[in-house]
Amino acid sequence: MKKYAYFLGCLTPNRYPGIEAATIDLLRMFDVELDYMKGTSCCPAPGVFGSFDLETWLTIAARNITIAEGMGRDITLTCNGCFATLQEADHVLKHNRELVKKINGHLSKIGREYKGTSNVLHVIEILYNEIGPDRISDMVVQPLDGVKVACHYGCHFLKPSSVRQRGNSENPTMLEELVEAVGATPVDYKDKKMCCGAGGGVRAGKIDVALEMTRKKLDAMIEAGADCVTTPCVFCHFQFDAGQTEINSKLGAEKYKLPVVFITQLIGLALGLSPRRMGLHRQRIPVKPLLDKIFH
Ligand code: 9S8
Ligand code: 9S8
Ligand code: COM
Repeated sequence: MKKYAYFLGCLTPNRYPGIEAATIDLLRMFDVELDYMKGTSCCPAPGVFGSFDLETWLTIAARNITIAEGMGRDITLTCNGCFATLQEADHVLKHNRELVKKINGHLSKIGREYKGTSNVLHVIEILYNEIGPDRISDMVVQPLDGVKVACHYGCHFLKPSSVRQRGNSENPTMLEELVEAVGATPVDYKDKKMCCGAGGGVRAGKIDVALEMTRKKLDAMIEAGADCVTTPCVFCHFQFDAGQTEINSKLGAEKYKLPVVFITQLIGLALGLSPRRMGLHRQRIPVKPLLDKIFH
């Protein structure tokens, strides 16, 4: 059984514990075990901390990585922001010995040292590269036939390949292939790679701008006939789910009601995991229309 250290970040356990449950249960079906990391902090968020002070951002990220190093495990996560921070910090440190000395100088004050022995993988990299669409396909008990899915990668997944150093990180197709593996149909839509609106402190600082971007993306997805949106980022998930209720209350009408399903929840539905256990009844925008379409 392969084991990873699960870096939860701030949003998954606090806003969407159902995503945490879905991810743990789904990977366990493929003999991949996720262990919790004790004593982690915020990753810290790349578009927020990273934009203000790179050295502080790097030191805190390195501290979080040392926790997985102590467990002797690679890291996985369910948020693009956490992925951007931990993967990029690890990449930067693995290519700059001087910087490692500086950061380890800070970490030595709390008795820690970054060694560079843990890799950072997004959970969809485990699903796509380690497990693979074929094995996932073989486990389907409830094919998502006829379900049209708008895939949203999110900005922090789309990094230059010089930083990510694997796959087609500027123009990935793994979400679409995973969606197809469970019998659903990915739909193409306008500005697919555009931001959901939330990241980089925009949601916190300028909610109207954030919601306007969210609305544009939703309009394009709905226009393409999507039954739901799926994402590998809990922050994007939150923005689409909470954002639709916020847009509706501004409009004074229930105009937007596109179900939002995290990629591990979507695959989980096809592999027989319970919608309740995956927290789908707790989402702000009801997922029931999608469930009715799947379990008719
Ligand atoms: S931790 Fe703190 S705010 Fe957050 S969820 Fe993802 S990015 Fe990292
Ligand atoms: S949240 Fe997740 S990755 Fe980001 S910055 Fe723009 S898009 Fe939504
Ligand atoms: C978004 C993370 S996933 S951040 O807000 O850009 O830091």
